[in-house]
Amino acid sequence: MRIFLTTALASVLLLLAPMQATAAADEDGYDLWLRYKPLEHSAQTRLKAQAGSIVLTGKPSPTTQVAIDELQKGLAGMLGRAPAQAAKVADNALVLATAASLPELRAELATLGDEGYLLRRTRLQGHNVTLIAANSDVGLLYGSYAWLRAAAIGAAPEASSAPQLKLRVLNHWDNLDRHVERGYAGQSIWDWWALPDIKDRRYTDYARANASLGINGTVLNNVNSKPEVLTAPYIAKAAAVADVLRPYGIKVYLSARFSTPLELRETDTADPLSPAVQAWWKNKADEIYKAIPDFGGFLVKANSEGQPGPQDYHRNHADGANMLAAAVAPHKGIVMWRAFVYAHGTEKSTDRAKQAWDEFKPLDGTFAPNVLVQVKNGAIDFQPREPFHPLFGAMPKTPLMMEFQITKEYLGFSTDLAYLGTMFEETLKSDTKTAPQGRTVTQTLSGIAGVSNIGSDRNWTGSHFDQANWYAYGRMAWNPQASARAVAAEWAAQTFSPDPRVVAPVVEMMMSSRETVVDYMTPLGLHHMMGTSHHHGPAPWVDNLERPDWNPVYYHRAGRDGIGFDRTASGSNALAQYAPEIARQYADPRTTPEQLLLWFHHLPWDYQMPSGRTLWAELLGRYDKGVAETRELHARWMTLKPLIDARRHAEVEQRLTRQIDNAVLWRDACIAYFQSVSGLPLPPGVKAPPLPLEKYKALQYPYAPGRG
Ligand code: GCW
Repeated sequence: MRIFLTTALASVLLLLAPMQATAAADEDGYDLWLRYKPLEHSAQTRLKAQAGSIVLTGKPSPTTQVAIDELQKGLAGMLGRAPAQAAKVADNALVLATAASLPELRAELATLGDEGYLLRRTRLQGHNVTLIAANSDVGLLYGSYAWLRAAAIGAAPEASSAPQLKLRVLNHWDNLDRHVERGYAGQSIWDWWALPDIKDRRYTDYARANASLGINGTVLNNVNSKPEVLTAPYIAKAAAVADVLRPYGIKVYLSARFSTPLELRETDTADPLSPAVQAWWKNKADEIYKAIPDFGGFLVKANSEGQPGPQDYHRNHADGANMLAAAVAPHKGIVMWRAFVYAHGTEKSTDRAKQAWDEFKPLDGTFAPNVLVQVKNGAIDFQPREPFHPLFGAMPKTPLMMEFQITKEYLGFSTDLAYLGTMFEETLKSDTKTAPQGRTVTQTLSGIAGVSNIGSDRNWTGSHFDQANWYAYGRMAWNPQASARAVAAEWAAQTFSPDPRVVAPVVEMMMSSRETVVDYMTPLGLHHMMGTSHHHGPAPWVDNLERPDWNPVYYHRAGRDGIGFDRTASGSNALAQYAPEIARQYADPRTTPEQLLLWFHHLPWDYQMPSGRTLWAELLGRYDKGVAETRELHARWMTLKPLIDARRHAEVEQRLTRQIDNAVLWRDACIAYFQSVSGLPLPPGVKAPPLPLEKYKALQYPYAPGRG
């Protein structure tokens, strides 16, 4: 009987098999882009011929072991069986070799630096092999990931690659109580309480994922830092994390609170010129390096949003940064000093957008060599769209770092789909015009930081599509010239399926998604119109906060006469902080890119847009376009249902549905508000918001995640 049932069941399943061929098993997203699913038969045959065995020619190390483990894991997944590690080179071996064992490649490898790699089919010791070669073990690890990536998506691996920026770090805004500031994916992955004894398996998978992208540093704690993080128990906890990350080529850094010695009552001031304070930091650095010999250094937010800093003692940013730099210099550590400042004298200032440049530009050339100034991509604060920060290209004597925000504080959190690859690309490729032949933002950089969107959620980032932003950040940190589209395609192929019927529509969804969010939140260069403090939902009407530059009305300046912030010479003249060519071009609204129009200009409602519409009609049109596009995103995703596992499909679908509601709310509330100030009628065809403005103003968002 039992045999009969089993056989009957088997034949039913066999009958069903062709219909089910594309309905993949449920996935929860934990594996990120490192899924290593079985390849099609022909691809398996091709791959088997390239990796019959795995051979390491040099000395084994924890890092080469990680590379070999990952190759075996990847190949086991894709082929059903992992090739064994062998001692001798044989035909079809996959060989990991450093420059020392490859004299004939030494010259070529010399161009690839410490972290680069080359990948090729070649003859070695009389055998046809697949070669992964590098100057260092971590280069071999990066090469292994690159080779696996190509295998997983059926692409030819790049022949060679080396990162342009040496410093490619994540910034966790994670507090010691595990609350993540602007985190939308659960708690912090760092369980500080359980550390150092209990090291979650996630730390290793975090390291794998980051190493697969080439991220080589991580700042474990929030820039709004606490003194405790630099006490002995927390140093031991950070050391335990560093031990896990080290074989993956990832260094640990900490955010330091400038007043730490004073707050711990170990000095009676935090003045950077006080010898006692200087000695305290030197001793502290020595203590940290004893526990973490390859500690990266400090990240500091000073004199910004209430954080302490050198200006509290009438010293400048360079005085503060250089004091910390001197403490870590003997250990080859660095200081990443943030330029996100708007604390000092803002009340008198005409424009918050000017503050960082005003404070930092005069200090160019005064920072110690191991200080990098970390500059947000735009001059306000991670808005859905900002022009590039005028400091890029303006401090030629100071190494600068880019700070992008991966967590989508202003782009729909982990609910709305907004692929940030296009935003990264837009900023990195912007021409600062600070050199006669042009100089892109990328060319002004010495490093790059991304504010992490990682949390304790099973899928790491809260939504499946937000994994793409972590991925894109890492890939573009490695290669700032990479195209956002190519990166999206790579990600989609690894994360969902290499099937072109999946990749093409997913890439299309991703590529337009950020512009869609811009359209339904802050079109045409508008910015900073979100709900107070939690930043959820629209609130363009807010005008009652203590500081003028916390209020949305300060930024959009909408009134009967028009809308927008005049940053030309007739206004705040923030434009003068840019290179003359840009300042000239953007001085005229006719030659200002439409997407930045209201960032730089205050224009009348009847201003004629290139489309032939008035500014008022254009603004309304953008809001409607944003809403229509969220509906299209949803519809497009629904066509993919047969091709994506049910669980992830449903999880994405729920968010896209909610995104439509978010977009509608932004549209209705903003139109209701702007109409109340413009006093203009809605043109024919534009639907009136269903509720009176007061109802939108009354909306509350209690317990919204990610609060500061
Ligand atoms: O965008 C703002 C955030 C704050 C954050 C700050 C910063 C860490 O709302 O939460 O604080 O930027 O970058 O320092």
